[in-house]
This record gives sequence, structure tokens and C-alpha cells, in this order.
Amino acid sequence: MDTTNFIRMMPKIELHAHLNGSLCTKSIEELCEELYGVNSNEKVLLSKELVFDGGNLDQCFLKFRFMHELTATKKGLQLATELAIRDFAKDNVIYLELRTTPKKNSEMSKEEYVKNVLEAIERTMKIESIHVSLLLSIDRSKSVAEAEETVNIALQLKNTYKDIISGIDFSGNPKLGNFMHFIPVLEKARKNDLKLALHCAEIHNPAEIDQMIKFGMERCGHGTFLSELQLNEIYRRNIAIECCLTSNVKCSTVKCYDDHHFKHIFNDKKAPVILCTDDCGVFDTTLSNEFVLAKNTFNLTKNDLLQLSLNAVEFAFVHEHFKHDLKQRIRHYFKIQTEPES
Ligand code: 6MZ
Repeated sequence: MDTTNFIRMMPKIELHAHLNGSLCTKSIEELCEELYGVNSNEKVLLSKELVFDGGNLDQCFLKFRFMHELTATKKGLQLATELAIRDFAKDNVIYLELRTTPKKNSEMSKEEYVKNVLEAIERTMKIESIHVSLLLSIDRSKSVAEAEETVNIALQLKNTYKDIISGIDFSGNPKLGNFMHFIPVLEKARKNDLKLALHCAEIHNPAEIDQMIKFGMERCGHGTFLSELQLNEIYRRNIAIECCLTSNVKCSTVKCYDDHHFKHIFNDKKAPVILCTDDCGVFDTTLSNEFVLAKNTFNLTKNDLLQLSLNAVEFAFVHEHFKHDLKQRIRHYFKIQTEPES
């Protein structure tokens, strides 16, 4: 089996995927057809709307407006959730942590938004062989009151959906909002057993990065601009770094793949690394593609691929017994695929 196929068939773990960024062109077309009944010419135009060919973070954030329109109805949101999960399952992702920002609109309150996503997750898990957890995202460009509402919804629904709701993500345009203002809300989440995945060091902002590391988190999203001192602290605190190669290069926070911080952090064992897609629809990628990219750019061995997969399990927001199952499935795949056929 060649490496690309080996990676494609490999049971994978995705821990950093924004729902509205994870709709591929085909899913967007299916959504548009279902919601508006658009014809094929219109579909081509819509696909062009979706994919982000490259630019800066601000330009990338404009893309989400289009997806947010599509998921502003119960029908659109549920279908989008199903389609996103289906695509990860097709790529042999066996455990997915999806994250999304609860949004209020004329049809739904924020709580109803979350309930619709949860319903779609439960339904899709019965059809696809994938386990899905949900992180609720705090958008740092919005108010602290909105963040508080999001944490309260997570806490309220956690009892009913205890195997699905697992934590809080802190995301949104990193140039906006002040992290310090969100500390009391994030502290409340942590005190109530919600795990934290914070977008940290996606841009060069040393003071904020120090504040975030000091506050603590289970996983650091991106970690692009961590200094050596900050990396040492990340290591000491056993925080994993979610590396999103295509996302960083397309948003120009990293110049090219060869220069990606993955190389230093993974090769020099600076901190546990996890490979993730971020927004596989917007960046036109898959988790398999990210693994192939990493393997080819950084000359990874099969052992490295195994290590990256096991890192992801170790830092997943799930119970120990489920981690054990996931690790067994991954190890089994590597064992049977690397042994010579009899
Ligand atoms: C920070 C990002 C992001 O929540 O509507 N999001 N936040 N950095 C990134 N790097 C490119 N990519 C996506 O999914 C889309 C939302 O996720 C966050 C942004 O807040 C974006 O609006 P949901 O499902």
C-alpha cells in the first residue's frame, strides 16, 4: 500500500474542526440545493464563494459569513452538521471533536442552536462509524456576556448530553477582543469540569500568549508564535499544540510549509503535537491531506504518524477507557499494515 493510501485508510482523530468551516464544496452544494433549490450554474458560483485561495486572516474571516447564512435555519444547521460529520467519517476519522459558536437568529435562540447541533450529531452517529464530541466556541470578537451565555448553555446541557459536550473553545479573529476580559468566564467553565482548548499564539502577541499560558488550557490552537520560553512553559504544563498546516499557510501566518512551526515543535520534542484541519471546507483540505503534507514536508516515518495519532487520543476530551479503545484500534491498524503479508 502506498503512503497516501496508508494515511487515507488510517483510523484518524480530529480535534480542531470548526463546524461552519468544515463544509466542503460538495456539502455546500447539497445544502444550497436542499435549502434553495439552486441549479448547477449557480452551484459553480457558490463554490467559488466558499473556498479561500489564500490571503490574510481578516479576509479568511469574511468567508464564514456565507456559511453562517446557510446554517441560520434549523434545517440548514442540522443538515450542515450531518454533512460535516459524514465527510470526516468518509476520511476515516473515527473520533471527531467538532466546535461551533452558538448563534441567535430569528429562528433560534443560542440554546436551540446548540440543541439542533446535538440532535444532528446523535442522529449521524447512528449512521456513520464515528464518535463525535462537541465544544462550544466563545467568539473573542463578541461580548463577555455572550461568552457567559455560551458557558451557561454548555453547563446546562452537559448533564443531558454528557458524552457529547466536552469543553469550551476560545476562538474568533485573534486581532479582536481582549483575552483578560474572558478569564472569569473561562474560569467558571474550568471549575465546572469543562475542558479548555484556546486559540493561542495564532498571531504575534507575546503579552497575550503569556497571559493565556499562565491561565492554562488543555490544548493550544495553532501555537504559531510561541517563543522558546513560552514553549518550555507549554511543555512543563503538558499542553498539546493543535497544528493546522494548510490553514496557517493559506492565512499567511506561516510563510510556507517548510517553515511551519510543526517542524521545530515535533522534531525537537518541544511539546505534544496534534495534526488538525481547522476549517477543511474553507481551506479545501482533509485530515488525510494534512497527514500526507506533514509526512512529505518533514520526512515523517510511520512511527511518527503513529505518535501523532496517539498524541491526539491522549489529549482528546474523553474518558480514559475510550482513549484505551481508540489507541488499540490505531495500534492494530499500524501493526497489520506494517507486517509483511503472508
Ligand atoms: C480563529 C476561527 C478560525 O463556530 O461558526 N474560526 N477562529 N482562528 C481561525 N483560524 C483560521 N477558523 C474558524 O465556525 C466558524 C467560526 O470559527 C472560528 C470563527 O469564529 C468563525 O466564525 P462556527 O461553526
